[in-house]
Amino acid sequence: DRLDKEKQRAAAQALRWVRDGMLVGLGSGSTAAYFIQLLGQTLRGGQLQIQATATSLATEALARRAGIPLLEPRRGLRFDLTVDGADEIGPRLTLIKGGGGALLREKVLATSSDYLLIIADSSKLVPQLGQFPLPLEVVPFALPWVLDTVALLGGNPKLRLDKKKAPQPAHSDQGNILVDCHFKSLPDPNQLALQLQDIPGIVEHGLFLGLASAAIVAEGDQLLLLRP
Ligand code: DER
Repeated sequence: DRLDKEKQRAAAQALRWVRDGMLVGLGSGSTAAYFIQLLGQTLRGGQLQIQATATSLATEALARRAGIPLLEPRRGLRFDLTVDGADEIGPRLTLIKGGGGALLREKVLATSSDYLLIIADSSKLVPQLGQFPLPLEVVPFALPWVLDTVALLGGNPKLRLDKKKAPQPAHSDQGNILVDCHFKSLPDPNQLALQLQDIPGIVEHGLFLGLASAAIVAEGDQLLLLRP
């Protein structure tokens, strides 16, 4: 459909940022999946050599099938480029991510990359963050208190259910619980991020602020290149 074509076009454009010899962070989600497929084809064509690390077990499996050489996490490992999707792209390339549950490893790689390139279809561009429920990764023990505290901050937190084993809660690759927080509006993402970071038991939140270097957004047959 239209959005799928946009995802594919944004993913194809992102290939132009990949240079021979790069260390590349591989994002998670359906748009990143298109990028990984295309990157694998490019490598098989012999045009360039890169090494990569994945932001989720699902992405790792895709990358292996695509024949992309993978690097295990190690001290001093920095990525020249990470390519990843987003659930919302707001002002100054502030992002909400985590719709796919990979927010922790995504943020680890995003902060260990010299360049974070976001690829997205046009539905992700928003005038203000917060229509998409904000994902949190929470340590199971802390869950009740985290839910209470997030509610006090004005959020309406809901446990994410496992797609296959509902009504069991969904778990991240780390085995933590995923919570989606609906806020009426998010006028001050920076303040909310600081408040969330102070709540013990929240391992990661889906506000990616000041991390994206650029975003390629496909809109119909247009490609927008956005910078912060
Ligand atoms: O979970 C994530 O952060 C993914 O990148 C997600 O936000 C993008 O998913 P999509 O590319 O399937 O829309």
